[in-house]
Amino acid sequence: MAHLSRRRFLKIAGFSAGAAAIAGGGTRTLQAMATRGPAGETRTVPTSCDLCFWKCNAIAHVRDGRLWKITGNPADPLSRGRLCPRGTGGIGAHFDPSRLHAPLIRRQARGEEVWAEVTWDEALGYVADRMQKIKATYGPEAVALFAHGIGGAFLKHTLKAYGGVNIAAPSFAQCRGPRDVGFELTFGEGIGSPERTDIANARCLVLIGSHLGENMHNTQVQEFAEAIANGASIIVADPRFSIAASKARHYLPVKPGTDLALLLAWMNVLVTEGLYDKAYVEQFGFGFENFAAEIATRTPEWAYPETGIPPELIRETAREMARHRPATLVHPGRHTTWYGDDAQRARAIALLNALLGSWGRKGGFYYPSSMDVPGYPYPAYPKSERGKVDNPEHKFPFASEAITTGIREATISGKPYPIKGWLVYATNLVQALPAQEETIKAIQNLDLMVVVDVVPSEIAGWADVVLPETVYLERYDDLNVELFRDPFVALRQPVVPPPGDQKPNWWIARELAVKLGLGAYYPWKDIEEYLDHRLKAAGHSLAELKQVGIVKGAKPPRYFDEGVATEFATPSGKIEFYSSQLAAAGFDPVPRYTRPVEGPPGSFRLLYGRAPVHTFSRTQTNPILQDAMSENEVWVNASVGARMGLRSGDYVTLRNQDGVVSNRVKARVTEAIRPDCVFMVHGFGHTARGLRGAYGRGASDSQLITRYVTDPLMGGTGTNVNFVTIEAGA
Ligand SMILES: Nc1nc2c(c(=O)[nH]1)N[C@H]1C(S)=C(S)[C@@H](COP(=O)(O)OP(=O)(O)OC[C@H]3O[C@@H](n4cnc5c(=O)[nH]c(N)nc54)[C@H](O)[C@@H]3O)O[C@H]1N2
Ligand SMILES: Nc1nc2c(c(=O)[nH]1)N[C@H]1C(S)=C(S)[C@@H](COP(=O)(O)OP(=O)(O)OC[C@H]3O[C@@H](n4cnc5c(=O)[nH]c(N)nc54)[C@H](O)[C@@H]3O)O[C@H]1N2
Ligand code: SF4
Ligand SMILES: [Mo]
Repeated sequence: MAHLSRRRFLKIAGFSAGAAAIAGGGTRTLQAMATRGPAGETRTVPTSCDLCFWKCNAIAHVRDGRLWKITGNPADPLSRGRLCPRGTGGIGAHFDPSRLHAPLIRRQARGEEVWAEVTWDEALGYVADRMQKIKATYGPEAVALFAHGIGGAFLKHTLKAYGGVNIAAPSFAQCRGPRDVGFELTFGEGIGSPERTDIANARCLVLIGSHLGENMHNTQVQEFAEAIANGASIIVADPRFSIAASKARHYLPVKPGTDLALLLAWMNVLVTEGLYDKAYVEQFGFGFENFAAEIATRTPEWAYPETGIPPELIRETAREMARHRPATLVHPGRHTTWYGDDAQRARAIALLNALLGSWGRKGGFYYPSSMDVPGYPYPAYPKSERGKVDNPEHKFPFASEAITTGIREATISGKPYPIKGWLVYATNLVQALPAQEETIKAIQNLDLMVVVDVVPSEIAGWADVVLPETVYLERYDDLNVELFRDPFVALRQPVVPPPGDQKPNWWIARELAVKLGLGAYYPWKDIEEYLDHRLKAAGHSLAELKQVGIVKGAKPPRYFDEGVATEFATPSGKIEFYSSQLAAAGFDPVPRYTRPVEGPPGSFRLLYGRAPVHTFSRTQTNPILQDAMSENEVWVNASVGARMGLRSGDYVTLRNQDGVVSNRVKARVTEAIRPDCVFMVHGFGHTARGLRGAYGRGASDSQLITRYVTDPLMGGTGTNVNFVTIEAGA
């Protein structure tokens, strides 16, 4: 035991993590977590994890009436019986000492974080009253909803019943939007979440900045481990030597922002050397000749000065991909809002996969399916004449979902029509959207700002009304009917009661609807009745799901050679090597590279990503995860460190191109990052005072992201375009 580091101990010791956290300066809540008598009655409750949006199915263990631990549900194809480190620490969400306990109404200026506790009746009465006033003056479309995750389902229903149309999540314009659009333009279908990537069966896996292992999406990481164990060839392009890079046969330390040049050069090699899947391309491809002509000059020698990757390495890796095709998967990425030309980069990734014949093939992209679970039969929603505000006149012609930052823009400008109310559910818009000043400016234009959260987050700090939600271990959510490799329906159900006056989202949404006079849209009396109705319509029941947590459907065909129809929902009905719809809209029909804009001399490009034990800005107060990682570091190349006399562990501050200075943050001086950039984990540097143990710890990438470049195809906000200088001696 003496030789086990504390962190390693935490990993192995399961529940003891709680006890260990106390030694690290814990609170009374933590003590309550750790004190328990001799083992008594233990019961288990199947439910699903909400520490991120992968929604792994889990088994919660309750000992002597107290939440004890949470493990993977062995029947679940997402978790395969194992949770990731965040999911394992999920019980900390229940014990979080920062939790909101009662509804709050603001008493001072917005952003001052001064409220009075009120009853639910008062809080929801206030919200309904303001919503009715906004409707009378500006129309119901003037209330927008930002909601991230399955918990937002019922609030969406209430807002639509009220007449609202403006609903968005950061998962599109700040995350996977460009990727899905790039693939839709090429194959007629997006990638979805969970991704339809057949990593487990890949013989060659190419990761372009997808930092699996730090990006902890459970099934993908498990499949990645499986692919490695099976001897798959891994190729990683990343300016930083990521965990994934450490598993790679070929690591390409690509210059940030030049991936499109690398992709074009790889395709150039496949075409000029005749290594691509000719039969596949002939049968399914459209516009190949135009495409081939366009990339003819994009040789590895051309790409070398752009990317910094030697031509021989580009050739060798292209040949490696061809050797294993069609079981070569060029991962489409997920958080792809990088430089503003992201949908075109994603399209190039799609085209590279098309050349390798991996779409619809084993080891490439499978066809997902879902179970048939009908929705609840509700009355029709009122129709809006005005349309949505986020993408006026289809400025972004290929946006396939609503754009958060478009709603923000409309809230600032009042165009195409004013937005006067924001309902915000489980999305910390201050951290998640670029240019915090714009978010705050928009909020100042509102007549009503409501935040449903579990802790007093930054966005809650700007609310007029804060509504405290139960955490996932204390509530039901809507059914999870996922499009996945194996179709299933899964249940999240309460494991323990909430510690205070928190309420679940379905209750909040239903009560609000009743107060708005929209009770007819909630014909069910409580969610159990709703869930049972839906499950019965699918031949199951709530009683059954409460027992087992997840029910699987029949095994569907997943690949073309298993009988999946070879149909592509593109204008040509084929895989579009040349895109006429892009050409018609004035965009490059075949992706073209433009050199990324450089920063001021002496500055470093700011890159950011994930740590295995945290999710975005939402887990830093979870006592178990906080104990595993309580602050972030900034990765700085060793040569820069030497020049500045910096050592790992020294505190520095970062100053961005617009003069914004970060909190102090520890330097990690390392060879594992290029000298032209720095890297930090997103989600730290909290500025909300009620976030215990997280307030002021580490630095916030969001604060330094004052600039962004908008993707002209789909409105995504490219945020890898900020630069910082490092100031020592903080
Ligand atoms: N600077 C920067 N910005 C980014 C990213 C980045 O890496 N850097 N990543 C982008 C990506 S990929 C994504 S997907 C988005 C994510 O963006 P968001 O989904 O907005 O993520 P968070 O910032 O974690 O905000 C989640 C909020 O939900 C609250 N919450 C947690 N659990 C519950 C619950 O059970 N109920 C309720 N009601 N609230 C809850 C948390 O307290 C927190 O306030 O951010 C994007 N924006
Ligand atoms: N533990 C954990 N796992 C998560 C999440 C979490 O919050 N916590 N969030 C989930 C979500 S919603 C998302 S969207 C994903 C995000 O995770 P991913 O989609 O895997 O990665 P990104 O956030 O886009 O990018 C981060 C990586 O890209 C590299 N990078 C930066 N710039 C460039 C560049 O110009 N070129 C190349 N080739 N690489 C570059 C960075 O060095 C870093 O390794 O993670 C998911 N998984
Ligand atoms: S990937 Fe981890 S945090 Fe996300 S749902 Fe699964 S176990 Fe929970
Ligand atoms: Mo994301």
